[in-house]
Amino acid sequence: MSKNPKVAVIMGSKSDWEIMKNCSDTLKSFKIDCDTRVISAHRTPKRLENFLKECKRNNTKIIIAAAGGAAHLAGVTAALTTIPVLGVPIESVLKGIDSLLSTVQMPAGVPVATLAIGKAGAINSALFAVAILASEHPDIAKKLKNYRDNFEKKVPKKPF
Ligand code: RP5
Repeated sequence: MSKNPKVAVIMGSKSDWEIMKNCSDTLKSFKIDCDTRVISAHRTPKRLENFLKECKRNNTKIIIAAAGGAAHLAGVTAALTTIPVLGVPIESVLKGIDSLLSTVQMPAGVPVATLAIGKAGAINSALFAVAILASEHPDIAKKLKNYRDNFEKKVPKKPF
């Protein structure tokens, strides 16, 4: 088993980075290798194909795919690989409802695990990846437990 499991983070546009940086930063805080790229299902389909060949070669464990609007990136990626795909809908002119529905409404047989729209989804996609990897990597499991313990401590007991 690899000491450093590989997670790939792809997004439909450079403009998605402002949100997806939160995903990348969260993965980095767990010291998880993260290959981050701009790949669009519509604008760069050949790039997507080549990227998936690379993922196969380097044993990528999880792909996080973010896109806005007609957000087909996660679904098309899931159709082309059996690596688990987590989808992050990016806020759009329709407030991300379009991105959410495009990402979540997959036909049975080609699953995409869809997170929330925007920053919360970006962070949770990383934490979900961490949780998947934790089952095979005790060091990651320990870090996740610490993260959750600290997370709880940050919530005030009173609202005033
Ligand atoms: C999608 O269209 C991208 O994922 C992005 O969220 C949205 C807008 O892209 P740009 O026009 O900013 O490149 O494909």
